[in-house]
Amino acid sequence: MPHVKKFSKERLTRGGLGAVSGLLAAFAALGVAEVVAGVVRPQAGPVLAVGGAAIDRTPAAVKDWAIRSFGSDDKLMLQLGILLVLGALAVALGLLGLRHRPAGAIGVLLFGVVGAVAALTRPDTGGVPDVLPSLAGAAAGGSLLYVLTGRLTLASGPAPDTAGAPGWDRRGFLTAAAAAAAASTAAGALGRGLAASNGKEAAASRAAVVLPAPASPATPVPRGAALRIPGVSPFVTSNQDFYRVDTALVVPKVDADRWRLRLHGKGVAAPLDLTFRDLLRRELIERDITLTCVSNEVGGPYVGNARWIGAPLDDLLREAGVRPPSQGGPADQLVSRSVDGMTIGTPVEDVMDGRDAMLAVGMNGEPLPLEHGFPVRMVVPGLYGYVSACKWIQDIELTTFDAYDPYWVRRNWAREAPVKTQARIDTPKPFARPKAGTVTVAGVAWAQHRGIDRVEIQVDDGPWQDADLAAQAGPDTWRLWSWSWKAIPGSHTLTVRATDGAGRVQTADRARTVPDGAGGRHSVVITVD
Ligand SMILES: Nc1nc2c(c(=O)[nH]1)N[C@H]1C(S)=C(S)[C@@H](COP(=O)(O)O)O[C@H]1N2
Ligand SMILES: [Mo]
Repeated sequence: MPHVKKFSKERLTRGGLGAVSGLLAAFAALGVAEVVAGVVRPQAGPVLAVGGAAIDRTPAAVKDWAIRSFGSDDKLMLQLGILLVLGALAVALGLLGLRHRPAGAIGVLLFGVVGAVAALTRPDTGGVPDVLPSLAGAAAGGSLLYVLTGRLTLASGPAPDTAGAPGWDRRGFLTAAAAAAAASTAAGALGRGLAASNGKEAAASRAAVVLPAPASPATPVPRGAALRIPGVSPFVTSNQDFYRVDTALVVPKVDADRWRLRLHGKGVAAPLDLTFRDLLRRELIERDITLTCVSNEVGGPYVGNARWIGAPLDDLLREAGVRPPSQGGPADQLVSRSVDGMTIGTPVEDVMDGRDAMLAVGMNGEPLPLEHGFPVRMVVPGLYGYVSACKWIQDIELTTFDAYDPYWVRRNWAREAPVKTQARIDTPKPFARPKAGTVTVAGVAWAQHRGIDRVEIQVDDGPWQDADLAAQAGPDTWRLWSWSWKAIPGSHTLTVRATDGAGRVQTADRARTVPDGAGGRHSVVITVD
C-alpha cells in the first residue's frame, strides 16, 4: 500500500526535522548565552555554571575517580558529558514540540531556569546578573523551537511550493533553520571573542610583572640533587609539566593591577588591604618546595617541585597583630578565599611555626602562570594543596576550625592534612622488559618539611636494600634516589619505601586518598628477559 508507506516516511522526516529543531534551539540557546556571558561573566554561561555546580556536588570518591581516569582532561570530559546530555534533551524537546508546540518551548525555558539556578548557587556567583546568560539563551532557544515546530505543523493541506506533498511549510522551515544556525554560530563566536578579551588585561599585567630579587635567595640546589638517569623525574618540575588540580572550568583571569588581598578576622588587630605592588615591595623569600595533591594515588603523578618566590606569610600575620594559638591567639584556622570562590583552611600554628609559608608571586623564575594562580597563591611546605595552596587568592580570614568548614572539608576530606611520606619508582615503568644484568631502578621520595633520610628497595620477597640517595636540597623538597639491581630473568615485583627525617618508615598499610591522602607502598611488576 504505497499510500501508507509514503505516510510513514513522511512521519519519519517530520520526526527527524523535529529533532533537528530541538538541536538548533539548543545551539541557539548556547550561542546567545555565550554572548550574554561574554558581557556579564564567562563563568555564568550555562555550560560552565552547570559544570561547576556538578563539580560542587560531586562526592569525593567520584571526583577522585575522574582525576584518576581523565587526569587533567577531567574538565574537558565533564563539559563534553554536559553537551551530550544537552543534545539528548534537545532532541526530546524537539519531538515534544512537534506534538505540542508550547510544551517544547516551555521545556527549553525550564532548562534555562536550571542553568540560572546553577549560576546563582556557585560559590563565586556574581549574584543576580549571573542568571542572564541562561535566561536569555533559553528565551532565544524556546522562541526558535516554537517557530520551527510551527513550520512543521503548519496548516494541513499542501504547501504552495510542494504540490501534493506534506502538510508543512518546507521552504519556511529550511529558511528559518538555516538563518538560525548561521545566527547562532555568529553569536557563539562573538561570545568566545568577548570572553577572550576579558582575559587580556590579566595576560598583559602578567607580561608587565618584573619579579624583584628576593631578599632571601634560595640556597643553591646542591650538585647531585638531580640524577642523570633516563626516565627519572628532574629535580625541578618545569611550569609546563607541573601538575594542575583545581575546580576551575575556566582559568580565572586576574588583572594584577586591580588585585587586592584582604587579611582580617579573629585576633587581627590591624586588618590589611594589600595591592600587588605592596606585596612585591616586601622582603621576599625564594625557596624550593615540593607540592602534592591529596588525590595523588600511591605512585601517582600529582606531585611537583618548583622554586617559588613570595612574601613570608608569618611576617604579614604578625604585622596584622595575629598570634598563633600556642601564644594565646584566638584563631586556629586561616581560611584563604580565591577569586573563584574556593575556600582553603590551614592551621594558623603551621604557617607561624617558622616554616617557609608564603604568598607566592613567582614560580621557577617567572610570574605565576595563570593556571597556577596568577597573580598570587599560597604555598605552605608540608601540607597537601587542598589545605594550603590557594591559587588566585584574594582574601585571608582568621577564624577557628569549629566555626568554619572550607570547600573540601564540607565534602568529606579531612580538616588537617599533612603530607604523608611517599616514594615513587619512576623507572623501570610497570611491565617494562629490561635485559638481565644491571638495571637501574630510580625515582623520587617526599615527606615535605620532615625530609627524606632513607629509601629502600625490595625485590619480590627479598630483604630491603638501601638505595643511593641523591643530595638533599632541604626538608621541603622531594629527594631523588637510585639503585643498581643485578636483575635475573623472570617476572619480578619491585617495591620501594622511604623513611622520613623523623625516622618514621613509610607504612605498608594501604589507605585510600579520601580523607587525608593515600598510604601504602609503590611497587611495579616487570619481566626481565
Ligand atoms: N582557587 C583554587 N586553589 C586551589 C585549588 C582549587 O581548586 N582552586 N586546588 C588546590 C589543590 S587540591 C591543589 S593540589 C593545588 C594544586 O596546585 P597546582 O594546580 O598549581 O599544582 O592547588 C590548590 N589550590
Ligand atoms: Mo589537591
